[in-house]
Amino acid sequence: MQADTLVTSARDGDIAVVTVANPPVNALSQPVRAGLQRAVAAAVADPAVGAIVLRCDGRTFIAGADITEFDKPPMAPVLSDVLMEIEAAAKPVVAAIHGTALGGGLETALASHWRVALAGARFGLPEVKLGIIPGAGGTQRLPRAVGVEKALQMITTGDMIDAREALALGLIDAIVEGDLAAAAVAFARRVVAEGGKRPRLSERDERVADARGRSELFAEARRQATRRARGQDAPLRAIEAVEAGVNESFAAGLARERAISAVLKASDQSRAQRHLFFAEREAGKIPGLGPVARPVDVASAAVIGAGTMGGGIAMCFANAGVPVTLIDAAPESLQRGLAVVRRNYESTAARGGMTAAEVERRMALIRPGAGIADVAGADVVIEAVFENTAIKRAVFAEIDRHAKAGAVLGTNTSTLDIDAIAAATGRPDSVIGLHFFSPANVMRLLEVVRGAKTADATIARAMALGRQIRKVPVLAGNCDGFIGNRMLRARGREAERLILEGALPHEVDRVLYEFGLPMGPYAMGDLAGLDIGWRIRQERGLTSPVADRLCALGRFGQKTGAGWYRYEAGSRTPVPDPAVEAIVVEVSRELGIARRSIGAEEILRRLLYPMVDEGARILEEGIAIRPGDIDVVWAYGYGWPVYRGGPMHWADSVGLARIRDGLLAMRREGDPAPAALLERLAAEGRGFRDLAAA
Ligand code: 3H9
Repeated sequence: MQADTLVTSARDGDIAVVTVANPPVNALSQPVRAGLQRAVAAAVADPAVGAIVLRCDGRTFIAGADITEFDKPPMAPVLSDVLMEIEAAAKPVVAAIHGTALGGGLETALASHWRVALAGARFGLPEVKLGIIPGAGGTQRLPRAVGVEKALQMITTGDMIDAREALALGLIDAIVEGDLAAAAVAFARRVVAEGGKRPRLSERDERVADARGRSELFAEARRQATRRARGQDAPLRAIEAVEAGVNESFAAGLARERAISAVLKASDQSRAQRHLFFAEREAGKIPGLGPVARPVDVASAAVIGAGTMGGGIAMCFANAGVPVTLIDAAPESLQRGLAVVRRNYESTAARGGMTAAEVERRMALIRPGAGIADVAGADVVIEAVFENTAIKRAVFAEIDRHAKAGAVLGTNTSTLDIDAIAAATGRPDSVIGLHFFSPANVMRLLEVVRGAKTADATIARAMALGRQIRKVPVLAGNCDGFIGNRMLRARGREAERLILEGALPHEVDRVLYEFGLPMGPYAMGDLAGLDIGWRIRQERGLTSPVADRLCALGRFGQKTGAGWYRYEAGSRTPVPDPAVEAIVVEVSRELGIARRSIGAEEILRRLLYPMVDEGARILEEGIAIRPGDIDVVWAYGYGWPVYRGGPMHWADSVGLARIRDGLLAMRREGDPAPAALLERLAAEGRGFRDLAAA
C-alpha cells in the first residue's frame, strides 16, 4: 500500500486535514509514517494553510506501531523522527482522537500541539504488554503532560484511561461532541485566531521539575512493577527512561528511551509477548466452520448452581451488563451464593474499584431464580453444579425441558465428557462445554469444548459469548481434561515422582514460582482443595500415595488449615510442614525408592517437558487447533509467565530436539514414547511455530 493512499490531505478553508486510513487499527506501518511526514511537511509549506488537523478514518485513532514490522529491520523514517518534525512544525497541529490512541498513536498525539477527543476515546501506552517500552517519545512527553506519578503508572501497567480522566489530567485539551473532524477544524481555527500557539511538550518542564531528584518516587514505581509484573524487564526499563528524562533532560531521556527500546524489541521477552498478542487474536478464528449466521450478543443468561463457580460466572454476565438468572436447587445455597457475590462487589468498592451505585446496578442484574423452569427466557444457560456426570445429566434433562429453542446450553466442567452430558438432552447440537477458571469473575480464559454433535452455530455463538463477557475463548476438543488440565495432569504425574525420588513439595513449587508461574502444583492443590482429586481417584480406582495419605488425615488444603503445607490461622501463606516431609520420606521408603537430592534444573525439566509432550499429543489429536491456542490457555488460565510466551512457544525457544532427548532420558518403564509430532518436528529441526505457519 502506498503512503499516498494511506495518508491523504484535504483542505477545509485554511485548515489542512490530514487523514490516516490504514485499517483495521491505523497502525503506523512504514508507508503511514512516510505519508504523515510528507503530508505535514506539505501543509507547513503551503502558505494558504493556517493549521493542521490530524485524524483517522475507521474505528479508531492510530492504535500504535505496526507490530508485524518488529521482526524486520527498521525502515526509515523512524517514528520518533517523524514525531520530532510534527512537534517542531511551524504551524499548529491538532490531533483529533476517537477510539483508542495507543502506543505510537498516543505518542503521535503527544507530539501534536493540541489534542481534542470524542467522549468515548481512550488513551494508553500499552507497550509493556508487548515486552517493550514506548519508543517514540512516550516516556518523555507523557510525564510532561500528566505528571510523573501518573505517567509512571500508565506506562508500567499499560492500562488505558478514558477521555474524562485525560481531560482532567491535561492530557487532552477538549472533549468534543458530534462530528469530530468538524469540531477539530473549528478548534484549529480558534487556535489560529488566537495567535497560532504551538505548545510543545518537550519544552514543558514544570510537571517533571516536581519529581526531579525524588528517587523515592521511582523506587516506589519499581517496587510496584516488580510485584505486579514479576520477571518482566520492560516496566523496569521504562521507569529508567522516565527517570533519565526527569533528572537529566528531554533529549537525554529520549536517547535513553531509544536505546532501551531497540534492546527490548529484539529480546526474547518481547518476542514471547508479541506471540501471545497474535495467538490470542488467532484463537478466535475457527477454521472449517460451516457458514453460520453472525452471532448476535446474548441478551439474557441463566446460571444453574450458586456455588463459587456459578456465582463467579453470574458476575461475568453482570459485569458485561447482561441480566442473568441465578438458580440453585437449595434456596439457602442461592441466598449464600448471592451474598458472596455481593461481598465480592463490595470489597471491590471498598478498594475504590467501583462505586456503591455500581455495586447495586450489578446486583440488580443478577436475579434469583425459583427453579430450572426459570431458564426459559435465557439465550444462554450455563450449568455449574457439582462435578459429577450423573448429576449434570439430570440437570441437563431438566434444562432441555425448559430452555428456549436455539439457546446455547453450556456445561461448566473441567474434566467430564461433554457428549455424555449432551446425550441427556434432545438437542446435543446446542450443548457445549464452557470451562471457566477459578475465580471465574477474574480469570480471563474460557475453554470452549466442542462435543461430537455440537453444531457449528453453537460453537460460533459460544466463542462470541466469551468475547462479549470479556473472556479469551479458546476452542478445545472433548477429552479428559481438555487442553489445560490434561497438560496439568502430565506435570502432576512427574511432580509426584519427583517428591518420591527426593524433592520436597515446597522445592518443586519454588522452581515453578521462580520460573514465573504464580504457584506450583502443591500450593495450587492446597488452594483448590485436595479432597476433590481424592474423591475422583476413589471413583476411578486410582491412587496417589502421598496425597491419599494427607487426605486420610483430613489435610484437604487451605480450607482445613493443612494440606501439602500448613497454614497459620487466617493466613493463606503456605508454610512447609515437617509432618508432610515425614510422610513423603516414609512413602518413598515403603515403595523402596532411595531418595537423592534433586537440583532445580532437573525439577524444571521434568515438570515442563512432559507438558510439552502432552501438548504435542493434544495437537496430534486435534484437541487444540494450533500451538498458539495452547499457549493462550496457559497464559490466561494458569498464569504461565507471558514473557515466556506459553509452553509451546517456550518449547520452541528451548529446542524440540533437546526436549525430545530430555523426555527419553526421563522415561520409565511403562511410559509412552514421546509424541510422534514432537519426534517428527525434532528430527526435522523445526518447531511448533512452523506448524502454525504451515
Ligand atoms: C508501539 O506503538 C511502539 C511505539 O512506542 C513506537 C515505537 C517506535 N499492529 O485486537 P483486535 C491487528 S507498540 C499490527 O482484534 P479490537 C490485530 O492483530 C504498539 N496489527 O481489534 C487484528 O488482526 P486480525 C502499541 C495490529 O477492536 C486486528 O488488528 N499498541 C495492531 O478488539 C484487529 O485487532 C498496541 O499494543 C498493531 N499495533 O481492538 C495496541 N493492533 O484481524 C494493540 C491490532 O488479522 N492493539 N492489530 O486478527 C490493541 O490493543 C487492539 O487491537 C485494539 C483494537 C484495542 C486497538
